[in-house]
Amino acid sequence: GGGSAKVISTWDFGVAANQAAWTVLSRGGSVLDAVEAGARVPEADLANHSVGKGGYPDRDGIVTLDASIMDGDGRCGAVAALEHIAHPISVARRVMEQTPHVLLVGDGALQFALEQGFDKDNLLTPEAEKAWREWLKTAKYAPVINRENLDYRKSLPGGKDNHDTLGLLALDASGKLAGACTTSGMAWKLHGRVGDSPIVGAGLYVDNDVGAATSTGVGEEVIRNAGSFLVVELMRQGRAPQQACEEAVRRIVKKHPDGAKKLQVGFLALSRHGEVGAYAIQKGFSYAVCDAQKRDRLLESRSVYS
Ligand code: SD4
Repeated sequence: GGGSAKVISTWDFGVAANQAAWTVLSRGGSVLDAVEAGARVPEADLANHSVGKGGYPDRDGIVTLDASIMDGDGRCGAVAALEHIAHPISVARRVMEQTPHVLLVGDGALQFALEQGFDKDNLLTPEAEKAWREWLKTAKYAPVINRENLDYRKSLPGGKDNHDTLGLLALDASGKLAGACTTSGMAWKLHGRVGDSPIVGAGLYVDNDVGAATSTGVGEEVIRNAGSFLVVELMRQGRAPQQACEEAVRRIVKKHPDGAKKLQVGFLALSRHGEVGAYAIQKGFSYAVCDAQKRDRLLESRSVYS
């Protein structure tokens, strides 16, 4: 209830995303407007190689974007493998509001976006194209199974690439929740690969009765475990957001005891009372928290491995 408004999101870039969302809330905007505004920040950031324009392409050099948006009443919309549109989160919202559907993919999603008046853009920046050409030299066109592989991350141009999916969850002062999730997916993926981010229940889930959850990391593992839905259901059964995130991460590790040592998945959760949870397989998962007390908190999640 009143006064407990909060915005949380994944990774360092979440700080700026939170502030954009907070601005909307503080002007009396809706929680959906807030999460959309937040997601648009990293989507527009060309220096960010994992969300929106400037994201790394698939193995064919094509940038394809995934995004979803959901509110606590169960309204949701998503796009997957969308090309040429710089703000997939806004297209996802139009899918939710302007169609009887939940998820549009590929050419159909593009066609819908153009009909809705979105501009066609070239999403492959020179910098991202250069990184892709570097990758091609040694990769033999073999998709990277695990972009979260820590050795692989260190080999990326710039030494590390601490930028992944943006997942953002917001609670307004009246107790309404919404979430947004947006990504260019795994760099050098197979053309047509879809991750967890646009899959409702995997990359994002929101329920006003309980809370909200979102995820980052290797999408295949999150989809396999219906990750964000799992976190919310665990909260429904009485777990605090922190315990719910920890249990969901443990499920993933349990399925791949060896593989998990080399992959990253992180969950972020927000209860309807404004309590926050975060947990990851590997260290280094940062998340941002914004509320009336402090707008720019950046915290580090605890993890299975340190
Ligand atoms: C995905 N979770 O597509 C997303 C984002 C990602 O490294 O690329 N994470 O699997």
